[in-house]
Amino acid sequence: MARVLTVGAAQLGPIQKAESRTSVVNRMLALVEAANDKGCDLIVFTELSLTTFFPRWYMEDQAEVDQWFEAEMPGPDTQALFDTTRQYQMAFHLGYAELIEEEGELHRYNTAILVDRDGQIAGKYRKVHLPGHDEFDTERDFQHLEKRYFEVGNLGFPVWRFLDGIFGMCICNDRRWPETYRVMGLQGVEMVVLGYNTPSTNSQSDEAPHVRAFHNLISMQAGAYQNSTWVVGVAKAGCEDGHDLMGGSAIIAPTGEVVAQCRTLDDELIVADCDLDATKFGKETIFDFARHRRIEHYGLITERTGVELPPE
Ligand code: CDV
Repeated sequence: MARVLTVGAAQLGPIQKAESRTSVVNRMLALVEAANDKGCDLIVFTELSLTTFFPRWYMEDQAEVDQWFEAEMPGPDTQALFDTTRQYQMAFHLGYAELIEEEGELHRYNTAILVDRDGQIAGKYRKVHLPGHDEFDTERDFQHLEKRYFEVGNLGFPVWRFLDGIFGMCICNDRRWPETYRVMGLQGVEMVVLGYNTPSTNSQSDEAPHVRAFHNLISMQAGAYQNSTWVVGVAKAGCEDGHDLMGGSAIIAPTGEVVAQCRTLDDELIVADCDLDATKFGKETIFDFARHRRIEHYGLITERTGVELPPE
């Protein structure tokens, strides 16, 4: 049987600091309605999708920090998202800041979930590659304090059997690392879904915005091609309280080709029919890992070059 999923990538425009979660969820519900009109099986939202990208703000008061986190999922503000998507039998992917008590201690993660057509959480991922710094940095044009507010994710890069396919998740900075895709690729991943909040400019250099947009796409396209998997990358875009975020949300085929891409820096839905069986060709030919990977030789090459490895 054909395994074609109609997938919506639901880019969000800017969320100002003052915007309430209710207002953001209403915007997301409008995108769910649009996705339902287009027959979507799955809608993919972005990283930290319920609030402004708060790690750009330096905070010392833990109570102030915690107002950006969700202690429940679904919670009072997000229940409507679960109810509406279930009514449409549409699965979804959502990124949020997770506050959780485990073994008697509070933990904070940059988290994403997969929710099935019946509104059940089927998978959870916690961001591993946290960018930025943990103290106020006077050298930067603006702050990026993910290392201050989140712990490194402790769930690895698992994959899930979901919607007739094999799904994986990662979050924003993770998408730049080949290991992210490879670990999931080795488990046979067929679709990687991810969200990102990426500033249009570099806070530490004059890197051009078009180069940054290029790095966004090249990372996801390479990950898709080299692991023969679909990649759905969804931005939060536009100007949040004076801070510009890039857009460019894209649905990328296992060939590495972009099949749909957002044009605006606003709330925008793009849709593509994604054939999960299209992952087979690459997995059975040039990227047939069982036949062609040469793990033993990767070790030999490292030894022979005599290059000192960087510390862990
Ligand atoms: N939210 C992110 O992880 N952003 C990073 C920025 C800081 C470079 C990214 O990789 O897009």
